[in-house]
Amino acid sequence: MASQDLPAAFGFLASARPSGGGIPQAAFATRGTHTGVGLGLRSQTLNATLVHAPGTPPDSAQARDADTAVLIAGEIYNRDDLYSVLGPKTEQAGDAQLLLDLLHCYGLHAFRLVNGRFAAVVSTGRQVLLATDHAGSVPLYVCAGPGEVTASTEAKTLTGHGGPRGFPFADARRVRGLPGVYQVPAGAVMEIDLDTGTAGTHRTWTPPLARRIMDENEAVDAVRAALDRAVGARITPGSTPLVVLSGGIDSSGVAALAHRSAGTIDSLSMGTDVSDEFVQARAVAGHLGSRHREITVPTADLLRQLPYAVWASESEDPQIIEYLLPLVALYRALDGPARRVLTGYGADIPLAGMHREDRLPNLDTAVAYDMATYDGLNEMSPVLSAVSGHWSTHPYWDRDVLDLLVSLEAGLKRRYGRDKWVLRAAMAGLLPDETVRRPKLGVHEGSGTTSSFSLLLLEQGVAEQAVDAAKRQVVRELFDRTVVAGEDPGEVSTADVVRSVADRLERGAA
Ligand code: IOT
Ligand code: MG
Repeated sequence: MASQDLPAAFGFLASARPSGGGIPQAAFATRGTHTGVGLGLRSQTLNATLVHAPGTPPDSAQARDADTAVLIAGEIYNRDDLYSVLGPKTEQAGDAQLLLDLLHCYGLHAFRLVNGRFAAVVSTGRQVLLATDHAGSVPLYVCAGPGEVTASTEAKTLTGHGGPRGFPFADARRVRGLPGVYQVPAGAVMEIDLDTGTAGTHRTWTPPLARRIMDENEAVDAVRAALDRAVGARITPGSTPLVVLSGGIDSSGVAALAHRSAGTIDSLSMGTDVSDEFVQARAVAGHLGSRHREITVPTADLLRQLPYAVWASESEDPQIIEYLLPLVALYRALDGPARRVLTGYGADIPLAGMHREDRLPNLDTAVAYDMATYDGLNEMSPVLSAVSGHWSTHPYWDRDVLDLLVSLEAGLKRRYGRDKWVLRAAMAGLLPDETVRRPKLGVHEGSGTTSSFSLLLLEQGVAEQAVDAAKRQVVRELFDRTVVAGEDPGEVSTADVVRSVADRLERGAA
């Protein structure tokens, strides 16, 4: 079977009505070809624009029968398991068809079975179902009133459809600045009645709260096996994946497993004029024999890309934006044809890797806190790489890997004075010793983003103790301009926004 390397669709804007209506159109941050879809069903009509990679037909992102239609942006990783419950007669036709078959079998509980990176909309009878993966890794937004439900993978595309026409959704987060627009929670199906515009929310996943005790070998083997499966499921047979490689244990582990699975990989490291970890990444690339590339982005350019980071992620959290900025810069510097990119993003969350901390209670507090607060931060949004046409995916947030890593007792995460011990032990033998041992800087530290952003504010006269508040305001203003007002991020100047925030703070203080 000829397999395509990219998902059939990266995103969509879809509108369901009792009947009629045109194809909804909008400007997406996701780069790609737009294909209009009009699906007239027995009891409603679903119209949509699918955004997909040029040259990759979006056919398998949609499926229908007389009464039900399914659209999916993204991809499913446990297809074989899912086909196995559907029986031998099921044709292996693509992810939307697979979801349609599962819906016939399980109803909306189908989404409890899926391990994937996706957002989906289902029109069935007089209902609309909106589903996210366990991590909400493909953001999904909705705006609904009696007789119309509009859903999109980018909030900015719903500006024209907004206005509080329907009832508020108690279970979903409102999007500030876009009245009537809500974000579908992570790991959930919203079930919306098309006639009334009212919704019920069903959770399909929740982070494990209990912790498992395993002996060292068992834990190490389980982590290695789960991660190996997750990486393998993210690689298309016959094509070469690109791993964004910082040289830390997280991305190096992904690179090693991807190399074993695909036979060969490309790797890419980014640094700035302020700092880089090229030597460490090169050691891994050399060890694996990957085709390796380095990109240097001047810090000034990095900060100029802040509007892109906010526009792409639609996140208002300044700290998350600092983490994402170097990645957005890296993806934007990655020219050429669309790539499938694997990252080490997210490993630090279930393993408390950012908390260099010996006390187990504090370690588990960090894990519990981060697992209770990730929803809506959009740090794994595919739009971050899709602004330059690439598809990214994060094996550490595979549903099975995450379930395992979160649930390990804290003493397996920090052991013998090592952070992320269980992961390091699982990767020993696949990587140079030095890589397995070395604690790495965070992406924001490694690239100097945090300090450069702070410096920019300090230079404009912001007081040291006001820097965090100023960052929050800068990000908020960038959100208002690029997401709410729809300004082109290329036309928004970080320096101007920083200056106006600094002026405002100074006037407020005077
Ligand atoms: P970090 O772990 O440094 O980077 C995430 C991934 O981005 C890496 O695994 C790697 O694949 C890629 N990457 C980072 N730096 C480079 C580089 N210089 N060149 C090429 N690729 C690179 C923040 C962080 O420090 O990322 N992310 C944490 C924590 C998120 C916190 N969120 C939350 N609490 N909700 C993480 O877990 O990844
Ligand atoms: Mg990391």
